[in-house]
Amino acid sequence: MTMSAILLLTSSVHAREDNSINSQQALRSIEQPLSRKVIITLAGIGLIGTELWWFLGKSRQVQQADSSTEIQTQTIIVDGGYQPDTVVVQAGKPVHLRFQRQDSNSCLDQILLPDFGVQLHLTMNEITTVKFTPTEPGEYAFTCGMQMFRGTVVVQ
Ligand SMILES: [Cu+2]
Repeated sequence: MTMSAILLLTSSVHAREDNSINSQQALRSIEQPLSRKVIITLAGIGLIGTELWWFLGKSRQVQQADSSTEIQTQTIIVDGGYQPDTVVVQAGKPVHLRFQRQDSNSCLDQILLPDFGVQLHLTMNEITTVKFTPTEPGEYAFTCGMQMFRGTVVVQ
């Protein structure tokens, strides 16, 4: 995402240059002014920083699913992300994740849990239950439809 954003920035600069020169000069490489290079570099660094914060810096909210009954259940509030965004469950027992959508952002109208073949629509102001039974310990990602918001199921 960051690389493509930088490429986009640079290619739009090239496109503008191409329009202003005639075809005989088209293959000559154009030296960019230093200020422009600096701006593009800083923009790239800013994007990388934002992305690092988004994926690593935001503190995880970890919750152990209730496993006192036959089915391990956890309610997850969907509102600008997932709360909690990390759910710990035990292997070999059915899991019900109850996604309660409170955010009308269309970005969040789908929930994906690809490792368990889950792709469900989340209805606004309702609870949608994702059901699966993990057999192997590990970490499994759940995300919105565009994989911008993400959470993790930790299977022990
Ligand atoms: Cu999304």
